[in-house]
Amino acid sequence: MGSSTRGRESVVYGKKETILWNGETVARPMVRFLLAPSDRGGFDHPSTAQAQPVSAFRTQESHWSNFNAPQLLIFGVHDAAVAPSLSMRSIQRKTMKKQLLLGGKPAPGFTLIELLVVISIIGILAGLTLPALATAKKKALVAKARMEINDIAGAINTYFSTYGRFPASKETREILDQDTPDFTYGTRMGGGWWTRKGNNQPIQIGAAGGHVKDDKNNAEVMVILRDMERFRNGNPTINVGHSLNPQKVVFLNAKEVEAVRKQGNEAYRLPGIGSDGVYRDPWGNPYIITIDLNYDNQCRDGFYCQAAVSSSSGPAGLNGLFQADSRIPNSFEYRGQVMVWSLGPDGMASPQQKANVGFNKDNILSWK
Ligand SMILES: [Ca+2]
Ligand SMILES: [Ca+2]
Repeated sequence: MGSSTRGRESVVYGKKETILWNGETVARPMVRFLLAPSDRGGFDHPSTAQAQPVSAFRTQESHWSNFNAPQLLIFGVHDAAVAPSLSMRSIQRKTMKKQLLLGGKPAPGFTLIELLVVISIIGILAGLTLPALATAKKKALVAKARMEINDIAGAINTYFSTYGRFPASKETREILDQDTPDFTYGTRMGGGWWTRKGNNQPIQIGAAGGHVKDDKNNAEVMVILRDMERFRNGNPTINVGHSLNPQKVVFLNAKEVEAVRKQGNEAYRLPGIGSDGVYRDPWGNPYIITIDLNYDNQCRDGFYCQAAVSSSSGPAGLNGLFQADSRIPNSFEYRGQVMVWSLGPDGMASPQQKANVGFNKDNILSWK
């Protein structure tokens, strides 16, 4: 012990006692002994050390100066007469035992600097990890949407194989004409266009022609593919009496969600099949479905038929589309019978942007 504290100033209290530090209840003055390092190694005898009142204790002793709690426990003596009677070895042993000093160094623990370094490292790691997690989650949702899109397209094709026709009501089939050869089940919701939550720009995607009043969402296709006679609120669907699915085949399995969240005229947000029958993507937006209802093995989607979106070079369009009628700019079509797509993670689509950029870049397409 003597060698481990050689040459350092230390503080030793001749008698161990526990005293509540409150500044007022200490009846007798506290005394401390400053032991000067001895040339012989160890310390000079306490009788040669200074004795100072308790008021000096806190101000002069660096080891304790940080303790200012009102109930500070102090180990020390309160009777100076006792101190000289203790041997140096006893004093040093008690000092060691209490770990007031360890080899002349402060007791081990975290310093503020070390704590800040640890916190900084944790912050940096979190900063690196969180974006990666967000990216992984986004990719997982995109993959989920793609799977659901494929399921929808597959179910429509299976329906066609079963019945020799596509799932659409008589009402829908009757609005088709030269401008609207095929039908797009788009983003119309009840009395208005669906609008992205928090954005005043309505996303209006309907059939290719001018039949706005007849635009509708995918609920019609869903009730046929799922053989639903009634919505969950009891209202009859277009398939009541199994009129459009007489074999009562469930072509599409999908998660039904109970609540349809609504804010004003917008925000049908829950993924899955809502109580309104609409099948929504992982971001709460309806899947958009175009079916070749004039049975020419080509599909004209209400959004991707537009030259501003799909034109590339001449009659060849983006993502494999082509201009079906050279006299009609907005006649880009897909060589196939079903197109299913999602607005993508951003929940947006822009008729002023090409299919591969901007709001349209993240759209998820069954034909891409
Ligand atoms: Ca067609
Ligand atoms: Ca988008």
